[in-house]
Amino acid sequence: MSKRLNKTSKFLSFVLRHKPEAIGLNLDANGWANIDKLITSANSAEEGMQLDRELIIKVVNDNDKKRFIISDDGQNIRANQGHSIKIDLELKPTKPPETLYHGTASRFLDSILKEGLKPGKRQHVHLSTNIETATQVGQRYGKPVILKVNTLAMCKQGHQFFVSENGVWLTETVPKDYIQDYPQ
Ligand code: HQG
Repeated sequence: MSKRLNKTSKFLSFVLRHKPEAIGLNLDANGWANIDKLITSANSAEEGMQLDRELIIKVVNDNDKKRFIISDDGQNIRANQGHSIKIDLELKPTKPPETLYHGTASRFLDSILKEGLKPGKRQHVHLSTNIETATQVGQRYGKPVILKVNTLAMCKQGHQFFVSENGVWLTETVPKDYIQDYPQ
């Protein structure tokens, strides 16, 4: 991804997942922002950046993790996952595979094995279907460690799972009993 696209993707993540009010933007209850309003707000706000429709569409299409989606009528955009603000992504509970993985940093391990996985500032705990993705997620915070989560057993005990438009598995919390340290 080019530097400009990367910077735009980070900006869109910030306003569509965490702080729309930073540029005076409103999201609806399902996390959608009107694209014209997003452009006007971003172009005029101090914490904004110069955006146009072509750039936004390029970021949506070229994004390595498909972080954003444009509505069928082309008018609205939202982030597919990762929100800290409370919005309803309208995801249906879905039966997970037997196992999913969570990548984290080694310094968090003791606390996680004691308390389980918590969503922190986000709405959900994020889980990956494969070790490679989990490793990349964990690397963001330090030396990565991979945790194996016994997701089907959790599901059988009534925990709900959702899968985002871009293939990230989401659940509210993971109690410690379902977590195993996965040797590297
Ligand atoms: C850790 C990125 C101590 C947790 C990624 C993580 C993902 C605990 C950190 C998405 C804990 C929260 C989300 C406990 C959890 N004690 N630490 N009890 N429970 N943690 O960024 O999963 O590139 O909010 O392990 O790819 O790292 O932005 O969550 O290390 O999909 O699209 O607390 O963000 O996507 O960190 O990442 P985060 P995450 P994007």
